[in-house]
Amino acid sequence: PQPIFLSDYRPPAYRVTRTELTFDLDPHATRVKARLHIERHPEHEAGTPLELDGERLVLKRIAIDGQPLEPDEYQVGEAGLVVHRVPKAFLLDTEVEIAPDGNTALSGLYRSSGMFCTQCEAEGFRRITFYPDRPDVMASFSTTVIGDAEREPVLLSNGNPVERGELPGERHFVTWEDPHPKPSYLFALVAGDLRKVEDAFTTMSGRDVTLQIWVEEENLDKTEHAMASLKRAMRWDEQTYGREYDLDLFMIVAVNDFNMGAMENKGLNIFNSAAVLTHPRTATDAAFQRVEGIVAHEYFHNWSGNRVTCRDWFQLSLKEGFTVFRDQCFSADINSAPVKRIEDVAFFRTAQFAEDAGPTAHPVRPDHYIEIGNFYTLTIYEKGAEIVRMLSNLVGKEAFRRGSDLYFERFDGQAVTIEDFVGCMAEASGQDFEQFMRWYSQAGTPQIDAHGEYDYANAEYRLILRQRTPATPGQPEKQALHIPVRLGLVGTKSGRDLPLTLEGETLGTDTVIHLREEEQEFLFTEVSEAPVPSLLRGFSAPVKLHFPYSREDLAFLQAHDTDGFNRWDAGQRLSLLALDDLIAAHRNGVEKVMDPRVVEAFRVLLEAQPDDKAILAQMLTLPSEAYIAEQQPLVDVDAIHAARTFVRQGLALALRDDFLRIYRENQDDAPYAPEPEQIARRSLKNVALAYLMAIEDEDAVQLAREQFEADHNMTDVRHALTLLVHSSRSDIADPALKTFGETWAHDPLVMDQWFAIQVTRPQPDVLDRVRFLMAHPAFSLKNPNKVRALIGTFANQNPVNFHRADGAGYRLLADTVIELNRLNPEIAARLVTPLTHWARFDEDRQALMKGELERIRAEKLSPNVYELVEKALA
Ligand code: DPP
Ligand code: ZN
Repeated sequence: PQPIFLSDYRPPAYRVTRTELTFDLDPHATRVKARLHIERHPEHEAGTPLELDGERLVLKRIAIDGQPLEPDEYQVGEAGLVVHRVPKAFLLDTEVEIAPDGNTALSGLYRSSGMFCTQCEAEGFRRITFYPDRPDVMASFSTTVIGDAEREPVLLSNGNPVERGELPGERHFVTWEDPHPKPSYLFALVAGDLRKVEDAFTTMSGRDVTLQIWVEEENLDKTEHAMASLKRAMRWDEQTYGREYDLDLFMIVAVNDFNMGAMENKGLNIFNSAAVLTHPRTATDAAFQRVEGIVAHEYFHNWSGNRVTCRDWFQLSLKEGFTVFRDQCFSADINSAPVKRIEDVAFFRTAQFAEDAGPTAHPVRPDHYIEIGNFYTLTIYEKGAEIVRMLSNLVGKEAFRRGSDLYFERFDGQAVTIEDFVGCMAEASGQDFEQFMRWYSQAGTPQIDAHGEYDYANAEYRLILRQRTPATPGQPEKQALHIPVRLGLVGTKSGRDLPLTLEGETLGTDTVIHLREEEQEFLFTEVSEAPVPSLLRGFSAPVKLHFPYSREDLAFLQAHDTDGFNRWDAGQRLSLLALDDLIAAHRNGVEKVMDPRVVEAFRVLLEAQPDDKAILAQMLTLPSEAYIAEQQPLVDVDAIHAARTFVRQGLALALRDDFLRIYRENQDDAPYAPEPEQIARRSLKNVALAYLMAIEDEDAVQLAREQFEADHNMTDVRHALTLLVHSSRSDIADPALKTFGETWAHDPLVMDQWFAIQVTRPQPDVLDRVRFLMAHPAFSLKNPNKVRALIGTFANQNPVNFHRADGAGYRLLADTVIELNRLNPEIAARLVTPLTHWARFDEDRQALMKGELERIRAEKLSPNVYELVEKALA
């Protein structure tokens, strides 16, 4: 497979202005008729051949302006169709046959639990019909779906239904008309035996919109939260961005087999059932919040993605980074803003930093790819969102709104670039983003090394910042970025933020300084007492910041910083320093000793009256094993696990009574609601229970057991079951697991959790369990959720067992990747990721991991897996 380059972009030679489709559905042989209204772009000369994308299509008929083509007038290849000579403007009619049932890649038209559905982003439409399958070709669509009246009573597509009727042979049809021109990746079709829940929304200009969520009958009681989230998102986008919905109907469909979380098809969002269905008994608080975020995300795409879309797939972050930023702000507004930020950053610094440091590191706007399906990454999404957040902070709220208004107005109905977006922000604010644009073209995580000195005699604080971005594949040299650093100086005597004066300018107590050079000095004057700097408040830029904080400094910031995010981060840094010592002790075979300063910091937290329980729960949570690993030059999974376990046990022993008190104080019998106040109590209570279970005393085991048996809501049940299963008390865990598995055997989303709980067990027998579960009737390699729950969770969330010294964990993953490569390349490529990080481990493990990658490479690979494996072994 050959890479595609951004620099090779050319506008399309032919545009399609209107697309008329007719689907005659059949599981094995669906017929798709397409009538395309095509025009040559005036800049292209007559005689330019017409090239259409198409894969796995059997062409049955082709005609131009009603005239069937002779065989020598066109050519069909593996990747598409070429018609040698076409008029300036014409109608192209084609008819193809496709086989939805055999489509295990879940791209194009396929069947899931007996229903037909589509996934076209990024390049799935070419598996449906011959088409210029690129986002800069936008057409209005009319779609007629013909199905079996009994098997497919419901026939859906984009837009509004305009006609329906009966046909001979117990068939029926519905015609849909979508007036908004759209690229093919936003096309959708769903047909099956579905039920709907309906609601209504009145837009800000007073138009009535019908809202529908379509599900299988047994899931009708799991849609309430998604519907409420949708309405909140619609209102929020009106209030925050002035964006109104533009059709009379908005539909969401839940599908069991789905590669992504969800898809923003115009008027017909298709969701992985895991991203839409919730019920207090089957979904955790985290799942409720995830659903809220994803429903909002897909809805927000209606403007940031659909009305204004991407010129080409290199611009993917134009819609994804912006839309993630939008959904993050939405969730922050309706829940706890600081907690949302902490959760997002904790995830980002673990997973995106790892991506940026590995062989697949790429810029937020890549300049080449082999398979675009591999670029739906944390870098494009999450780092892209961080860049938009920086922009928003740089220009300020009002100018950002003016900039987004300008962007949506100017480019409505067009396919545009990242420059167009940033250009609107520059125009609205009068700022210059030339240097800032490097954030889009340069891969890797910038590091800032900072130090500071306080000069008592002159009451000055000198802060020196130095930035450096490490080399990444294909980018050995990096240029200095424009990095906004939000900061305060916290007085060590007063415990307060000190007024800031920089170069004679008074700046309040919290300000943003701009690091643009490789090294820059900032001299703060009139600093009346010695400060501890609080740097990168709110994680104001996606960088790694090093400052030689002492443990006393960190304990001080944890107690006094006015920035909630940095208060949390100070605690994380303090724990990391203690964990470092313990990791070293473990490796050197020295006795481990608990740092009393960590215990003290936790005691202070536990004894204060918390003003925000959700933040307290976050502050009581140690950095994850993955984040600790991210900090280590060479990852020693066993030492990390041992050190973290040691700290958890040390804290539990020293503070047992406090944890017990917190647990009891936050128990709650009120009926479940996914509301911030309740979620906060549950998370605090469950953090306390986890510490108590770290030492497995009888009281703790009893509490976990009671919490499981009380069966009050899935958050509590799953947490208690996890703690039991991960403990040494198999006498209690095994029966509980069995009960749980039997109770929920009928519910695939709960069974996913049942798998995940078992394969994260730290005990060394877990690999056998993984193999055993792969043969369980509820497991299927063809279902991406199952693969993620069982294999993905094992490989990504059970480091000690995945990285077993004998390589058995690696082998299991490679075996699965090889099998999935044939079934579903997109999922196979995602699954291979943990092996690509081989360089982070010791030599023996490196050899084993590379050996597995080579074994994969020896197979006949899909472009998806090929691209990743080649990069990993380069
Ligand atoms: N459905 C995916 C998302 O919304 C891809 N567009 O991010
Ligand atoms: Zn998206």
